[in-house]
Amino acid sequence: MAKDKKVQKLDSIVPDEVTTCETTQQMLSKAKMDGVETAFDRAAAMKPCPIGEKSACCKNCFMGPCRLNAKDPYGKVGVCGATIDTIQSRNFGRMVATGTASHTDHGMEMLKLFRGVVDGTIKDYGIVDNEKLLDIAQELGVPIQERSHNAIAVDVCDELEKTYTQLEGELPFVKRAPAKTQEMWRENGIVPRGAMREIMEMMNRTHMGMDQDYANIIKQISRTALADGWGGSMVATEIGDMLFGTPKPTQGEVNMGVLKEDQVNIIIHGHEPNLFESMLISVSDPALIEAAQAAGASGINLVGMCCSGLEMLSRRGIPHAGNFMSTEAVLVTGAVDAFTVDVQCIKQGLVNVADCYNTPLFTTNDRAHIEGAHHVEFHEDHPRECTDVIVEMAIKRFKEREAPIEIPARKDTGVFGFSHEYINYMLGGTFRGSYTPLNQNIINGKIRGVAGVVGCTNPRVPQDEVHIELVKELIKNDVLVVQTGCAQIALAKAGLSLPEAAHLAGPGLSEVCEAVGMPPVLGLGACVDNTRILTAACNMVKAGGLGDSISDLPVAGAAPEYMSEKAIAIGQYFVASGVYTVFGVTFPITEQTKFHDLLFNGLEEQGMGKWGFTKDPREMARMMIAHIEKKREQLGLDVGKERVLVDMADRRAAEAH
Ligand code: NFS
Repeated sequence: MAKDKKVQKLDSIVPDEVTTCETTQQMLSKAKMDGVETAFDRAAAMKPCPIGEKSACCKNCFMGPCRLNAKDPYGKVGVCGATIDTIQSRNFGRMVATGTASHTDHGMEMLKLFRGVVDGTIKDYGIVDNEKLLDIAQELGVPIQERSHNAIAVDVCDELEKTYTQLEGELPFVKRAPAKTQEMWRENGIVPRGAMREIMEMMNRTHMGMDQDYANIIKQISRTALADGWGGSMVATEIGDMLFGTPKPTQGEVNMGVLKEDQVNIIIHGHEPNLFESMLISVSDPALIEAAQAAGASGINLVGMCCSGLEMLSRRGIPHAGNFMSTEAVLVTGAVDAFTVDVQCIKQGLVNVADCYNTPLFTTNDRAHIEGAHHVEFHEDHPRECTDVIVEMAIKRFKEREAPIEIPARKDTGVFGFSHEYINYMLGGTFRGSYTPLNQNIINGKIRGVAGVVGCTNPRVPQDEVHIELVKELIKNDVLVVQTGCAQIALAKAGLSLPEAAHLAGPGLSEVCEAVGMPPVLGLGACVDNTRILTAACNMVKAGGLGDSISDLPVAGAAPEYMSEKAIAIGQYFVASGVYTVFGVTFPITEQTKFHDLLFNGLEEQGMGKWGFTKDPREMARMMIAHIEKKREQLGLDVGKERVLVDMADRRAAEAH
């Protein structure tokens, strides 16, 4: 029950209307009764600014802010004379720079950890996937013969550092892309240098009085985004695999029912796997387990949320309590004894909700303090000084639990952890690991193409609904779906991450899924693991028969419920890599402007992919399938079969199942 001082009258939202997640609905109803506010309430109360929403506002200097009218985009210009295309492209560039900075700074932390492991200053972590180390060394041109793993790792570390610091020349992983894609980037002048340089230049170019031609600004936007996708994010994924293991399919439980009333529940929410890995060791410590038992608990229950939760779900099958829009709701259970966060996607509103239920909220990273939270800083060279303290505080909170606890009963299972390496193995077999079987199934039309459905949840649309409807349409039309980020949890809760979900797929895809024993929806990990999708696309081009560049492939991407600038950066690096990418919710650029036309049409003419936008999941599926069929036609594959849309009867049958 909420503390009196926090109780307020909340009647603005109807839980069933703002989320399709049953457990979140249950907790929102409880929050209402307890007088506790969440982001769903705040979203209902906060009307988005229509000018800001469409990036028609410039506050890059102090002669303004200048507000242009999105309904009459060329009716006026800013005080300096900036047109709507300049203003929008600068704003878009800054979103991409911020999103890229988030991913690359995270990747840089992973590199720092890797460096410490290699030079021996960090002893609590080690390299666990030496095979991956050698593969990456080979790929980066690091000599291997008769050298120790450590000596190789030192050189790999130096090479990967260029991802951030290289002043001139191409990023190390640029060479992973198909030759024709690289050529297209060079022709357009968008091959990224070090991410720090690209982000810095993006910020400089968008200062007042700098780059004022949207057609030129877009080049730096693409180059910055590519420094994320083929740079910072890719490095984060590869180092994560070397240090913590390359994921293999693992069954895991999701949803709030993973909390246990008789145990000390500790949630980790954020993005950096090092904190979570250390917490895993702390909660396995016999002394701490004994302390939990002495406090009356039957054990310690470690649970993830959002992206760090997804990394642990993929690698270790650690239970996952929910995605971005469930992070406040889970606290309403009253069952969380410690809510621990590191970086990114942490709502400030968590402090108030945690306080209402006497749950200690711990921040652990110096980059991300929150006023009113307890800060216990995490250091990789002595990680347990942080995680042990948090476990002890969680045990104390368990002992002092007062308020009644309500844990929703529902939990779902799914299979996660489909790294691009495993897809290779799964489809090709142990001795002939290859993407050829996937390509063959695409060529023969059993699988029409591959769609990446990724990203967040957003209170501006009913939680999970757009993801689920979109994915059902795609698989029904024999499109294999790969997923990263919070999107995965939406589909897992709907039962689509299990091999048994093959019956919801069209005849071709379900035949392949049944033969291989895989779900029609493959979870690949956290948002930085979108780079696994890029690498899988490279492997598809390499395996042959589907063209010479990423833009030739019958693939499409979507972020139907996105909410962050990181998602915009991801969208732009997919587009610049050659992928048609459709966003939902809202698109932050005014229609009927030259910049909008460049994003939605012009980039494709330059050999890249293009942006698309719709809020409607069925329309989104239609757009993506039409693109996939267009690519099949250009490749000379069998010409379009009839598309089957999921109708009400199908939906009822699926729900009844
Ligand atoms: Ni991605 Fe991960 Fe989730 Fe969105 Fe946030 S947790 S990095 S940004 S909300 S998918």
